[in-house]
This record gives sequence, C-alpha cells and structure tokens, in this order.
Amino acid sequence: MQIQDLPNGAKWVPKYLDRTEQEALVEEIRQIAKESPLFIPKMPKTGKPMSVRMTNCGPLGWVTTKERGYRYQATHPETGKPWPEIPKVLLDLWKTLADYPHQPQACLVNFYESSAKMGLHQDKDEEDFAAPVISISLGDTCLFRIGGESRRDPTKSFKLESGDIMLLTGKSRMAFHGVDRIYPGTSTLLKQEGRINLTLRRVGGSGV
Ligand code: MD3
Ligand code: FE
Repeated sequence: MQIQDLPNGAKWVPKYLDRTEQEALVEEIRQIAKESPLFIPKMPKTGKPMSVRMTNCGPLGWVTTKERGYRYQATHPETGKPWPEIPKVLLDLWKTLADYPHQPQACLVNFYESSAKMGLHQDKDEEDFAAPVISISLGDTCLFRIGGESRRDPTKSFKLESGDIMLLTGKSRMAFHGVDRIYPGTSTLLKQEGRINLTLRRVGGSGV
C-alpha cells in the first residue's frame, strides 16, 4: 500500500482496492440503489438540480431539499424507507484506515454521468469534525481539486482513478474540494460510462 501525503494532512492511496474487490463493491452498490433509488439533489433555496445523483446507506444519509437545505436523515427522501446497511467491506475498510473508535454513520453514494461535476465546497453538515471522511472512487477517472480552509486558498488538482481511496483528516477535513470533470471511458468497471464515489462519515458528536 502506497500512501501519498497531500497538503493539510489529506492522504491518497492509489489503487487501494484491486479489480476483484472493486467488482464486489459495485455489486453491493447496485443492491443498495435497488432498495434505495438514486435521487437528484436540489440546491437549497433555488431548487436547482445538481448534476450528481445520490443515494445513501447507513443509519443516516445526506440529503438536500429546496425547503429544508442540507441535512442528515434516517430515511430516503422519496421512498420514506430507512437506508440499507453499510456493506461489511466498507466497515472493515473504515476500521483499518480511519484511526477512529466508532463506526461510520453515513455512507453517501454519488453517481456521476460523463457530464456531471461537483463545485468547490466544504463538508460541514456533520457535528463531529474529529472523525475523518474516507472516500472511495469507482469507475471512470475524475479530475479532483482540493484547496484549504478558505475558498480563496490555492488548490491542487489530480486524477482519482477506480479503486483509489482518499482519507481526509486533520485540517484537510475542512478543506474546500470538488470534482471538475469526469473522463468518460477510462474504466471498464461499470456497465455504463460514469463514476461512483462513496464517502464514509461520522455525523453525530458522540456515541457509538
Ligand atoms: C475533502 N465528493 O460527497 S470525494 C462529497 O468525488 C464530495 O464525489 C467528491 O465531495 C466526489 O462531499 C469528492 C473526496 C472527498 C470527500 C470528502 C472530503 C474530499 C474531501 C471532505 C473534506 C475534504
Ligand atoms: Fe465533499
């Protein structure tokens, strides 16, 4: 395992998952999306749709609505059902890498079609910033950008490929970041073009 250090304590592990592990994980995600369909998140206030489609697994899931803004909730916004469980492989991965005494509470599943992107933002809808965020990339390569704790800080861009993991701890936990573009056709993992990103998160300030 080759861990690369990025600014502010962020860590990048290229090809953490091999092809077989990636295929197994995609199958788990397909099951999750069957039970808990991808939805199109709407920007708070404007109601403008984002280009990324999402779902979640775990006790809590990240959702956004025009009326209620960004928040975590225990149920799918359209079906009203609880989110499926976080797959065991992901809980094991968190145990190995997170250096944190509790399990993740939320796993956000982002699906990017070829033209989708995600603007520069901070993840700050959680209460527990001591816990890391762990991200897993599957499918097509993307151009990822990460900066500092101020939107004006300089950013660094690099490509995230299928099987890569990012560990956001320390100062990097509050860093601005985004996805500028997808490179369609760079991976054969998925049945269609596009990219999946999973982020494992702690939401609450304490507890198990
Ligand atoms: C840096 N996802 O879901 S993953 C997100 O590729 C999100 O879908 C992107 O940003 C994606 O919020 C980026 C890498 C990542 C995830 C969380 C972070 C980088 C981060 C949290 C803090 C700093
Ligand atoms: Fe983010």
